[in-house]
Amino acid sequence: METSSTLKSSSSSSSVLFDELPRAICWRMFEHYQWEGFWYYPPHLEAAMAARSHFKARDDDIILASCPKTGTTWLKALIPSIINPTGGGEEEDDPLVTNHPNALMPSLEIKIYSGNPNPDLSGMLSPRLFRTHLPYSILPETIQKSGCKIVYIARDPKDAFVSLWHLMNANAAAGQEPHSIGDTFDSFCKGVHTFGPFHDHVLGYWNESLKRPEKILFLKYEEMKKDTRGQVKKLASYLGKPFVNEEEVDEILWRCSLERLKNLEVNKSGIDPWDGLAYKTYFRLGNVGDWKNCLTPEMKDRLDDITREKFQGSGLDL
Ligand code: PAP
Repeated sequence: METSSTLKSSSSSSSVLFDELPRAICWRMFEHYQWEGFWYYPPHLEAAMAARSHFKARDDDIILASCPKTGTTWLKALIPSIINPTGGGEEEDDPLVTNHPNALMPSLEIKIYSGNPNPDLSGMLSPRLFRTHLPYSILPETIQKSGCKIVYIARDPKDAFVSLWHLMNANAAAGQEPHSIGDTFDSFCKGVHTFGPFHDHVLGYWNESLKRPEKILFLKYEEMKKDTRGQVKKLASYLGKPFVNEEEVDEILWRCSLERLKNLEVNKSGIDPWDGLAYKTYFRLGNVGDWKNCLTPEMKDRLDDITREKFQGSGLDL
């Protein structure tokens, strides 16, 4: 087995030795490395480097991008449902009935380039749907330069952190001590978490979406919750698949609702073979403001101050 000191990028154009990179331990046991300003779990970093060297975007690819726990799974369900509508078909015609949303939009760094630096993707039918947690600056150049579209989802960092904390505890090994909220919050605030710093991740896509709104649709979880119908219509129009009537919208909203997905058998048990997380732990409360149940007033102020400082002058508010 390779150790961290021998691990290096498998891409031909980069020969970064991991032990030359800043290193930190996240969530008590996971070694992370900082590369070009962001923190990665080693297998994701290898895959990110490989994707950057080898991924060739097609003009009609659709890339879903996000920092973890911002509502990605909702979009993993919505985007395939909009692109390949079942047309009011039977329940069993809906791919969501037999697939966890993760399988409908495979991850570049967690699945496609994981353990295989140059997979053959030429056989995939267009439009290809991919997801990624990689920051904008790290995306393969052909994603940035081709005509492919990016949908980005952002969320109040307080709720994203709380969602992440619950996820890590829900997936802890039997008998393992729960992660204390204090330590993990401190690490999150310092930006040391998988694909973090959170604020830099969001800003990278936000700034690019201002320059090229046709390239990046920037969505907020809170707006999706408040005006689901309006935001999903906006998404469908952006993807070039506007709804023809309100019944179509109703159907997609129901098919992709948290209540329905949570209760589908396929999402109730099993473990994602690529990230090792229990399928059911992708679906929790889906509330805006759940941080109020977990963070102290001091924690809230600390993270709000960071958000205010980081987003100052950007026009972004979360
Ligand atoms: P990921 O980054 O690992 O893919 P992601 O889907 O972004 O996770 O985040 C999970 C959050 O989205 C959970 O939020 P919570 O912990 O605050 O509850 C989850 O409940 C929420 N979520 C998942 N599916 C949906 C959905 N269909 N509608 C609304 N929220 C959802």
